[in-house]
Amino acid sequence: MNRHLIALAWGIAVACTARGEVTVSEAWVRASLPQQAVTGAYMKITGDDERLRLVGVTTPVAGVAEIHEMRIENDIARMGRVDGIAIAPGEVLELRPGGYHVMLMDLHQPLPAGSEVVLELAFEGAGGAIHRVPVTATVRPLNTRAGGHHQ
Ligand SMILES: [Cu+2]
Repeated sequence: MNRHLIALAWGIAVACTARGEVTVSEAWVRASLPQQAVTGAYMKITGDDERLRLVGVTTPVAGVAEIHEMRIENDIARMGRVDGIAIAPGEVLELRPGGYHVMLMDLHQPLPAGSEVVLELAFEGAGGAIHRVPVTATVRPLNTRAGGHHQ
């Protein structure tokens, strides 16, 4: 398997793909309350593989993790699942409240602020190879940055 994990600390993960490198930083998850089944995960991703795409996410804390986009239709913000997000070389893909995000559903437990969540990101690179990058996300308080959804 073509994966080399170089660093994993403070929410930063760097991994090599066949044609370059991918870096994930500032990974965080919005806290959830007891009985709450859904929350969001956010981060910044850069890479220099010209074919790089984020294609999947898994985590032990949720039964389902999906990549979602937000879009405006008839003045109403809607979100929906996407198969993947392309990341152009040198571009910063920011997953954020109100934009692309990772939806964590079927949470197995409440996620209190200050705790940590491990996410494993799947990237497709040149030649279609899949590279899995584990990243540790910090759980931030529920009211972090307005403008999101599921609050
Ligand atoms: Cu969503």
